[in-house]
Amino acid sequence: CIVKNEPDSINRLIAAVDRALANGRTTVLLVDSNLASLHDLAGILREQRISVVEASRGDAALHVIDAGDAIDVVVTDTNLADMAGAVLLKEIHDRQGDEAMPVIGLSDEGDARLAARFIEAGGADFVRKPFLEAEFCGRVRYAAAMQKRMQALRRVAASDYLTGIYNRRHFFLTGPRLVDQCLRRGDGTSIAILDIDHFKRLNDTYGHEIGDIVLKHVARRMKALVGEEHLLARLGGEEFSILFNGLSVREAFAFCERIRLGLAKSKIVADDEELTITVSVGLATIEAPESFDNYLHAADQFLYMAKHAGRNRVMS
Ligand code: GH3
Ligand code: MG
Ligand code: MG
Ligand code: MG
Repeated sequence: CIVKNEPDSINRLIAAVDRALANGRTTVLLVDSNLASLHDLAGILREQRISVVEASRGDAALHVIDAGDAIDVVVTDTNLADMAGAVLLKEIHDRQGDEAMPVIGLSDEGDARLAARFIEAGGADFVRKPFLEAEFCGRVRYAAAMQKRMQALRRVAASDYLTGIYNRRHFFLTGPRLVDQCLRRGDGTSIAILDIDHFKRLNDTYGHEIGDIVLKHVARRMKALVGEEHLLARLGGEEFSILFNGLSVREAFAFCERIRLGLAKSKIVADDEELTITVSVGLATIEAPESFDNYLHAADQFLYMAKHAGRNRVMS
């Protein structure tokens, strides 16, 4: 059996994105208060097998965006019944920041400065009516492809290369926001650091490739238990962290015990070897706002105690 050290999960992710780009549908949110024009534009895009969500007002468009529907591109007339297209653009950027989808402006007004102002305000592109259908559709497609690639890059930037779960960077970027949310809800929460016991010995005995298989196994098992509810990341080496989304200490402790016992029981088959591992976990409670580093430091101290008390245990 040959063990290959391939970052399978990332390659699978990239392949999935390429497939989505190749045959996935593009969805456009089309906003125009002139109903005849809305109808025509929707028809042009649908003829190109682009999915269209229609809105005749800015507030209706924002409603669609707030509902979290998957929209790749927004195409908006600059002169809507309830707001200027540039205002809709600003509202979208306020809501979504750097992750906002591209917004293409449309206008039948002669003033060339409209286009300049729209682009200046962060618009991705601008098309003046009347237009060539092929050019309009081409611009929409290009914007959608860029958006899909940006999303793919964001996912790759947030993923751990070896295991495919979130990486340290993502954990530190989004963790503080999750703590804020928990504390504002009046929930305390907890943070766990999990470290594989005697992992250096395992590497030394079986080799680094087998070590990598073990890391992937641990990540997969943890992900299966943690799901999307809590924030799980590989902090580095053989260390993982879970930021719980508002569990009581007792619940978080029970959760960590479940992970620890599950991992201790599972047999890891790698290169004709059958291995078992154990993990130690430090669990700290978060009850008041402090620096994110402090929470991790507290969890790390409990981890240190768990190691010194003999490993294969959760300490809080
Ligand atoms: P303890 O029970 O005290 O945690 O002991 P340990 O051996 O697990 O801890 P130590 O920090 O001494 O060793 C961690 C090892 O993890 C050392 C390093 O070679 C290994 N390691 C770090 N990153 C990777 C990786 O990406 N792949 C593999 N295979 N090994 C790694
Ligand atoms: Mg370690
Ligand atoms: Mg160590
Ligand atoms: Mg270790």
